[in-house]
Amino acid sequence: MEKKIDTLPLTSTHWGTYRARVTNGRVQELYGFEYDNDPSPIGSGIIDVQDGPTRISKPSIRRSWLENGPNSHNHLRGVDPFIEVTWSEAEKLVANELKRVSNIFGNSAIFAGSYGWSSAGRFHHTQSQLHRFLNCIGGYTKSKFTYSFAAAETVVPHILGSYRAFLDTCTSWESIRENTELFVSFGGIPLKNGQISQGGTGNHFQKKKLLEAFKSRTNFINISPLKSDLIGEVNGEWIAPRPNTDTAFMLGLAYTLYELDLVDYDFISKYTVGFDNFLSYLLGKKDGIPKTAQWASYICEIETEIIKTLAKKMSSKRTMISISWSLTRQDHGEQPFWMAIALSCMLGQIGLPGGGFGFGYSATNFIGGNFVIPPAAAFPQGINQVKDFIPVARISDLLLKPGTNFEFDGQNYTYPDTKIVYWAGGNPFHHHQDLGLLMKAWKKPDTVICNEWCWNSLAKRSDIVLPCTTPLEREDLGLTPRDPYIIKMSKLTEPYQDSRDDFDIFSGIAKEMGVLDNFTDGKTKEQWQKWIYNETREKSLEQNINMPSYDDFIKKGWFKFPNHREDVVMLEDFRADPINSKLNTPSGKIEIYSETIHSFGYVDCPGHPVWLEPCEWLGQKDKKYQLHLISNQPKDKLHSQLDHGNFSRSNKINGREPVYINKIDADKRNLKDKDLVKVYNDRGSCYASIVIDNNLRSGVILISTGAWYDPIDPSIPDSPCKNGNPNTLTPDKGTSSLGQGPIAHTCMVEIRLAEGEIPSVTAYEPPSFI
Ligand SMILES: Nc1nc2c(c(=O)[nH]1)N[C@H]1C(S)=C(S)[C@@H](COP(=O)(O)OP(=O)(O)OC[C@H]3O[C@@H](n4cnc5c(=O)[nH]c(N)nc54)[C@H](O)[C@@H]3O)O[C@H]1N2
Ligand SMILES: Nc1nc2c(c(=O)[nH]1)N[C@H]1C(S)=C(S)[C@@H](COP(=O)(O)OP(=O)(O)OC[C@H]3O[C@@H](n4cnc5c(=O)[nH]c(N)nc54)[C@H](O)[C@@H]3O)O[C@H]1N2
Ligand SMILES: [Mo]
Repeated sequence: MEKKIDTLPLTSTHWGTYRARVTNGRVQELYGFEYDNDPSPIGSGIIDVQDGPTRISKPSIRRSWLENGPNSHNHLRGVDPFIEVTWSEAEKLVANELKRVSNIFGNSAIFAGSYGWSSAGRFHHTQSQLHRFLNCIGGYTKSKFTYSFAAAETVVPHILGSYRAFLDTCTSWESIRENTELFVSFGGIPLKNGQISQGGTGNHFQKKKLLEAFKSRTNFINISPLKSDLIGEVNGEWIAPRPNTDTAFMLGLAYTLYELDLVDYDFISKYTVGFDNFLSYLLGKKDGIPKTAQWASYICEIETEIIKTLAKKMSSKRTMISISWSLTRQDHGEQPFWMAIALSCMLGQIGLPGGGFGFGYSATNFIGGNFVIPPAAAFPQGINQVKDFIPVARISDLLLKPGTNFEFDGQNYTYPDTKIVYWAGGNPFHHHQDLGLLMKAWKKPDTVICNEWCWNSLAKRSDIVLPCTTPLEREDLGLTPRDPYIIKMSKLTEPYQDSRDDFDIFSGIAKEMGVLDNFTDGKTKEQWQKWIYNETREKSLEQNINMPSYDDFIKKGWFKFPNHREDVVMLEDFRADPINSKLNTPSGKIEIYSETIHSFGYVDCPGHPVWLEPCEWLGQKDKKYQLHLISNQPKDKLHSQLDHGNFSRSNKINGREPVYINKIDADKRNLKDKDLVKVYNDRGSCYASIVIDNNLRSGVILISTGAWYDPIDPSIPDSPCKNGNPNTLTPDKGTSSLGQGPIAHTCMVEIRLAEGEIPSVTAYEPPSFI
């Protein structure tokens, strides 16, 4: 008899918790966890690719590298065939190369920022594994902050004293439901994103919470180029300014509040510093340009009356301003966050139930949760002796410009000279902007090593490819501070062919290098998992939370942290007592003007929020390309993960990535549904299939990220991508000297019918072998 679903073994992913039916050594089906309100269909994407030709079966070495040694024919990365070797040969090759580079050039020549999401599972967290291993041999050059919101991670601590602390304590949906009358969301609340929670989630609550708020009292406003960034069921108003003009829009709102005497000066004087300095900019005393609603209207292409009406509404109602993370991933991405906080200060509702601002409701599931944050222990990474780093998105600059200087958050640093790139658990050929430039940069290092489970665009462009397991093939703990559920992840199937857990891969290399005991600390994988659990359990006791013993937890398979008894209200304590609960800023208050940032002297990020023209946008004079490309997060996968699976591929059109376009823009170019088109600009191009969709602002097109990079000629850096990867088009530039964040959402392109025969997609085929 078939087992009941709720007795099947559990697994956890960034897109949710599932129970798995396993027969004949394969996972046949994944069922949403019985406590999940809204399980994600993304999970099914792994079923058909858990084994088979896209899996990496053995350690594989690029031919020229193996035959001629490091730094040989680097331009053939992605072209050369691979040669399979045994694990002991691979371990020796990696160990010798690490020793060579460390001895001659020092460990700063090993770049292992290795940004990326890898898989859920606290112990097998790939970056922790890689970093701990490299710290055992003297360290590595790291990367700082995330692609998600690097600009906010840099600027918000200057304004509020921390970013992460407030990200994790956004006002809970319960407080919104009971109090918020107007929910103004810049970048919307696209539920496609709420499928994801970093480290996993037991229950997708976003949709339910959104509907509850709507039914209770909340009016939603979606300020975004895409109508679909808010679900139709909540009947929201759609305002679609030109992309990247949100700061101007908010300045127009701020000016209106001032003009109509709707500013809460009590709040301003009690809780903030520097308003007067900002006000003189707002009123045009600094640059002769008052930032009126009409001024904003001209920049945003939104009627003045809409801006003025919204400002009045915001001040007369309990208002929550939600600011999407996407607003940081654009040129001058520091500004919209700073300006949203300044605008909230003017409204004076920060710290009140359902009022103030929040950082991206539904960028992921966890924002707006009201659970006690689990004090989740982690696999210790050790101490990195190397001080060099890059701001996360400066990878091409690092490789292309060793020895040159860069600015970051008020200081000047130097890029080290990189000889080895070691990537595990991320994919720069997915996440980085201007892939043509990255292709050029990729020729520079002597050696590229990666741990991967599938032959994706990174594995194909590496010299040494070490095959790792997927979470289906190993035991782990689903544990994260961003979700109340702790999940016992079961080993469901045996590792595919010769693949190994990252821990075992690094143990093998560590042994070869004489640091095995340092790396493992004498513990097995099971012992480490138990250690992480018990550390977390001990810390939980301090909060009077009784987690079950490890053995009881393993028996039951999961544990849930309780909810807070009261709703979470961001900055409530600060509002109640700004002296004893002062912020960690120089003034202890919210810094609408920051003397610190001003003192850096950055023209691209002065001492208070300002409107700065992006490097490319619809309002640019004499612009060469007419369409603004939005490359948002994909609805059917996480980044590039499982793009090769059935679920993602079922959403392709004629086998290519869809590009969404408004009918007006399509008609102008004579384009019809399903046409194969070339999307292009000076940086590169890709092919995609047309979907006509009037839920896009005209002048804007959309290609979601995630399609595996697949250039027609992999030996040419700007060869068109057959598979529709938008990062062939996006610019590689920092948000500003302050944050140096990525700016994927700032990108102008043109589009036309594809000419001639376009070669078919080969992204999902393994490379050739000798
Ligand atoms: N144009 C554009 N580009 C963007 C964005 C955008 O909005 N627009 N968004 C950016 C953002 S916010 C982000 S976070 C990044 C995401 O970029 P990444 O996090 O780099 O993207 P992923 O596809 O999640 O890469 C994770 C990789 O880890 C591998 N992996 C999974 N499990 C394991 C494991 O157990 N061991 C090992 N060794 N590997 C494993 C997967 O196969 C996959 O290749 O992309 C950024 N890029
Ligand atoms: N399904 C799925 N969910 C995900 C991910 C995934 O890969 N797949 N990735 C996760 C990760 S790593 C992250 S960081 C978060 C990111 O969360 P977000 O940053 O919120 O994600 P995006 O989808 O890039 O952007 C949300 C919306 O912002 C709008 N937008 C873009 N530019 C502008 C602008 O200039 N102004 C305004 N007002 N709106 C704009 C776009 O229409 C877009 O749909 O998503 C997470 N959730
Ligand atoms: Mo992200």
